[in-house]
Amino acid sequence: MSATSFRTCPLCEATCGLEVTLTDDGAVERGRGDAHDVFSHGFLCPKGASLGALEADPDRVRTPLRRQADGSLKAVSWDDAFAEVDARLGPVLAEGGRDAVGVYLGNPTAHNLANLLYGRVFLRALGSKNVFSASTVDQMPKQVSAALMFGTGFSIPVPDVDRCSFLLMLGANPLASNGSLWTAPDLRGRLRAMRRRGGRLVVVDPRRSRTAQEADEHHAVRPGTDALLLFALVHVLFRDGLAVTGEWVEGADDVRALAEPFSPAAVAPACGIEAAAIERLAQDLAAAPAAAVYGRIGTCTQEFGTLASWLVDVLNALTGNLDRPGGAMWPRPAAGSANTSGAGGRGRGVAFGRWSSRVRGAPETFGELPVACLAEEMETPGAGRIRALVTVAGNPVLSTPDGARLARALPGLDFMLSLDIYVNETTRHADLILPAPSTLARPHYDLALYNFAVRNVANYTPAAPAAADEGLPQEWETLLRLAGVVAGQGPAVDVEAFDDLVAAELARRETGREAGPLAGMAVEDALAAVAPRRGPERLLDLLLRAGPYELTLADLEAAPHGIDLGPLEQRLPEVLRTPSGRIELAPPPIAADVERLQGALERPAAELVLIGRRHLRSNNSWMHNVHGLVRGPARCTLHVHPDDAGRLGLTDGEPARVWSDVGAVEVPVEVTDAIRPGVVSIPHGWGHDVAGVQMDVAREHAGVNCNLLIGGHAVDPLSGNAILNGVPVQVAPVAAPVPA
Ligand SMILES: Nc1nc2c(c(=O)[nH]1)N[C@H]1C(S)=C(S)[C@@H](COP(=O)(O)OP(=O)(O)OC[C@H]3O[C@@H](n4cnc5c(=O)[nH]c(N)nc54)[C@H](O)[C@@H]3O)O[C@H]1N2
Ligand SMILES: Nc1nc2c(c(=O)[nH]1)N[C@H]1C(S)=C(S)[C@@H](COP(=O)(O)OP(=O)(O)OC[C@H]3O[C@@H](n4cnc5c(=O)[nH]c(N)nc54)[C@H](O)[C@@H]3O)O[C@H]1N2
Ligand code: SF4
Ligand SMILES: [Mo]
Repeated sequence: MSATSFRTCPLCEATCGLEVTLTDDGAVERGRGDAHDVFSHGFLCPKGASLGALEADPDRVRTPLRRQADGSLKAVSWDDAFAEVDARLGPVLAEGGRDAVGVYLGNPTAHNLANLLYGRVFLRALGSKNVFSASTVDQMPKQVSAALMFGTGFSIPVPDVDRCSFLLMLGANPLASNGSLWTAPDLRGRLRAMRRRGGRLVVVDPRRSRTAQEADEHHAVRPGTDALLLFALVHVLFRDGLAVTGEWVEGADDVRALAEPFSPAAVAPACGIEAAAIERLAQDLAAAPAAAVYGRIGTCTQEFGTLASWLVDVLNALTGNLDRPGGAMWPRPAAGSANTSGAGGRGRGVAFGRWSSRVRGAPETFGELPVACLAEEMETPGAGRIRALVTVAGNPVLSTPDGARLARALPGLDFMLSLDIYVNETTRHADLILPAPSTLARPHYDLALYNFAVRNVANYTPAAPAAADEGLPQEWETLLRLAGVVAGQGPAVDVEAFDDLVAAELARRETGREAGPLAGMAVEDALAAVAPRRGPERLLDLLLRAGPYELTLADLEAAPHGIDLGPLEQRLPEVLRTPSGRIELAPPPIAADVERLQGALERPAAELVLIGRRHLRSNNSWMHNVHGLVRGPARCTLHVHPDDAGRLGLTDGEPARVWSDVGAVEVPVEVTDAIRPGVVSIPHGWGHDVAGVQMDVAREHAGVNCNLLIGGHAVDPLSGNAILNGVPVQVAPVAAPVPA
């Protein structure tokens, strides 16, 4: 006997539908694309096809692991594990206060219903200001700009790719990444369809990426200069009378003044793109019937991340493409979105810098501090030092700046707890590791990613029955138990009672809104409607009922291939949550940062800078233990342009030494004219050959940790985001070993 279930792939942001056939004991017999999925129509990438291999990986942690006196990890019971947490965190909290416990949340928490809904319960119970996440090595600049312009951090317009006729894409490579802050299964197919319709794709990237190869036009910009380029486009729109200001836009005149110094001629030398090409790009963008500008990781993880992120949407607005079908539009998610709740059209906006990091005074954004500050907060003595750390689904030693410093700081903690499914480069330092159940054994709904979907879609996946008996508690139960422990309830937390409180609080919030489907309903009635559900399903059911389509979880259960809620629709002004009820085109904090950008116009460029890249068969740091994904030629190589290789004496296939002011690595050279001269590239998430890591396949394909080269001292000031691209480095051949 075997059972088929339809699931949403939780690995990247594309939310593809999978058809998974499970044997009686829960093993994956077959996994393929779900041809009937309303969004992905059968599309699948090699990672989704490897879900079964991930499930079956013998290295995956399946029981709590506790560090022994001799340094080894030993399996312990869950009760013993929570007793340990209580015994070790208790004194840290008692002596050091709430901030003495730091938390790092990794990327998979955004793909995980349990973490999305119960992570915040744990954080609230903990009450620490020292909260960090992968967001500050990723999209924080975009959240900051969206919040200041439109009122919430997730009010990020996405290219309406299926109706678009001109797409200007900067610092993104969806043919490898499958899209980010832009949820669209099979972006390659959608981009090809756009071009078949006569649409144009223009890619701005220091590398001729796979996406750039398929584009009509590619501009190999110098890393870190996107904000200059985008400002020049804005400059031309105003200069040539092409700028339009929609009904809801405030501050266009301020933007015009700010753009004044950034003429195409002024920015061309810094960007490495000719002024004439910039002029033409601005004119093409303005002339296109429906166009969108889109920027992603390359525009965020750099020196001017917030300015670049802001300018992307300034251009969308000034070309009349914001909220236009085929332009850049706001999805209307079915559940849990801050820009669908309440009366709409106006809101409280956001406040940043409500507190600052202790050592360097970096401001908070959305309740978190820049992860580039994490090591110094653990190392620097004094009141408020982080003495214990909880990591949830993260690998900051490989994914955040100056990984070597972080790895040195972790053993100095009084206690480190990791919720993770592997003993990796970070969790190998933990005193206790608590695993999560297999992705098949848990319910799934993309609460976060539907904020960025190119169609309005709702697709719920129940836990697969055959897989549910792996014996591991659901991660939401673990998070609630941890919340109880840090709230001082001791290790024997009544999870059911705590969960009732969580559900009641959510019901109170949703029924207490000034408008919306549940507004004014009695809390008991709202809870009765979702009984006897528990855990994330109950909360999701409440959020769906409170959402704009008034769906219920039962509706979604009846639609295993998802519910298509239609193409994106115009949402102005109801989408706005700014205090003014307008689109703030020139938010004062952003305007104040423009002067810093002006300094970059005159600055001499470094001779050689480092950038990253992604590969389709990889996923940050944690899919390298799947043989089918890592086999073949080594992926963690140094891309070097032939001119640089010649100048530096580097040979294809031979190792090179790469160093910066913070560290050095040795990595094989791959000479390719796909990269701009003066730029080299190493992908992140590698460097698995370290003692204590329990990932046998990954160790065979270890690669190096590029974040050993990247310092954490400077960050994008408005967002606290790390600067991972455009880092000055030097490269030389590794001298051949002297024969003995
Ligand atoms: N296969 C795969 N898919 C993934 C992931 C993965 O690791 N592997 N990770 C997932 C995650 S967490 C994310 S956030 C997304 C990211 O998704 P994307 O943003 O599409 O990320 P990348 O594929 O790294 O593409 C970024 C591009 O930016 C370019 N770049 C670097 N510096 C600059 C610069 O200064 N300016 C410009 N214009 N370009 C620059 C790089 O050359 C690269 O081609 O991908 C997700 N999907
Ligand atoms: N130089 C450079 N650095 C980068 C980037 C770059 O482009 N260049 N990209 C950055 C980006 S965009 C991101 S998002 C970060 C990612 O940074 P992180 O989030 O720190 O790292 P990941 O590699 O995603 O690690 C995810 C961890 O979660 C675990 N895990 C997977 N599923 C689950 C689960 O369901 N529950 C639990 N508890 N654990 C789980 C995995 O085993 C793995 O250890 O890296 C960033 N770092
Ligand atoms: S594109 Fe992303 S969501 Fe789709 S199968 Fe691949 S990893 Fe899964
Ligand atoms: Mo990311």
